Amino acid sequence: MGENIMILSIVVSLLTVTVLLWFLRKTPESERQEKLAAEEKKSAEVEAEAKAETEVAKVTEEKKPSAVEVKEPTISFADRLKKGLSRSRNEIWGKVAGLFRSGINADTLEQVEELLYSADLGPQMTQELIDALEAEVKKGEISEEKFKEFLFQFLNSKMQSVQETVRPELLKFNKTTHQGTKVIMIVGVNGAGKTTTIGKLATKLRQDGASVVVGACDTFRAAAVDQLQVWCDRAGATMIRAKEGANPTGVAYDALQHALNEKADYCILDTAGRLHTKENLMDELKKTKSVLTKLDPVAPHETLLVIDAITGQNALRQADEFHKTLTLSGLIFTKCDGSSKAGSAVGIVKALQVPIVYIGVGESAEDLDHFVLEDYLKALLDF
Ligand SMILES: Nc1nc2c(ncn2[C@@H]2O[C@H](COP(=O)(O)OP(=O)(O)O)[C@@H](O)[C@H]2O)c(=O)[nH]1
Ligand SMILES: [Mg+2]
Repeated sequence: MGENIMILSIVVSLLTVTVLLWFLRKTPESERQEKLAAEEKKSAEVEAEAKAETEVAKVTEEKKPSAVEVKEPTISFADRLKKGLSRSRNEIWGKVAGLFRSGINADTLEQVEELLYSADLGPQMTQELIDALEAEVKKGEISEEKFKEFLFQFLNSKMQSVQETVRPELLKFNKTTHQGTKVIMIVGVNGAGKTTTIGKLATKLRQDGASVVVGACDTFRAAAVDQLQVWCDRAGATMIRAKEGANPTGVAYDALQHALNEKADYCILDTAGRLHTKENLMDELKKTKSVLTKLDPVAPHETLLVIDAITGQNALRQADEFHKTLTLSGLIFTKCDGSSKAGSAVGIVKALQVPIVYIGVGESAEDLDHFVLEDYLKALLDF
């Protein structure tokens, strides 16, 4: 009898434990739920971090941007481009073409090759160009005009297919077709011309009738934020700023949040080219880019790298690094007026397969415009 009770109680305990284990077991569903909860917690933490920043960030200009004064530029952009590219033309391309004036022989061909190397097209493209040129010379006499034509065709063929991928809505605001807030993240090393370009771009878009919110995410120097504020005030763009040293990612989050609340047509983010912390710049930019997706899963719509033409050959290495981390959608070539290295643009476009969307040829608002390949090559080669 006692034995029976003992066996019974053992059976009951075993059953209880089995039932308990059955309830506690992890089903795929419960695992999925747990994973979801963990993801949500992480996402909330990121937002909280960004929000903490947004408390620091303050909107200096709450009012809706008023219409901008449209000042007709006295010089057309085509002329500005031509003037801007004069150094490249005179110091490199014009000199090369000039060598064809008195006929071409082995000696002049060598001089041509030397000059082409200094044009910063990149070693691979320079070699391709030289090979193509040698083949052309074998066919017969080349006049200066014929050489220019050959050069135009060569450079055009290298860039054209990539340039055709530029989305028109990036270049011109169209009120009837525009949808939502387009986020443009501007990146580049310190001094490349990001802030100036954003000032010019904001002015341009405002002149087209768009509403623009600018996020001053480069918190490295207060003076740089003030420099952007001047541009924004002039353009009639709203600027979101934080105090010096604030977390750049937080400012980006705040700026986009504000732009979405205001239903702004564009949100342009001026990012850092250097950081206060020892953190890696690329990691910070990557974090900034990904935090934007919390507010809009497809943001940023454009990630544009600003490249200073003076950088020459290093520009390709730089662009490559940014592209690997951030998957660039376009390039903006600045300071083409101050350098003979404007030709390096061709090599970068070809190597990265990323188009140039804008070109800067000076410091005023009118010195930025769409990059039109044909115009650029004509100005460079003096057609
Ligand atoms: N000549 C010339 N100067 C430029 C151009 N774009 C920018 N700059 C100047 O380059 C300097 C650095 O520009 P900034 O926008 O502050 O660079 P950031 O550090 O990338 O934001 C400033 O003195 C600008 O006025 C350009 O297209 N042409
Ligand atoms: Mg700046």
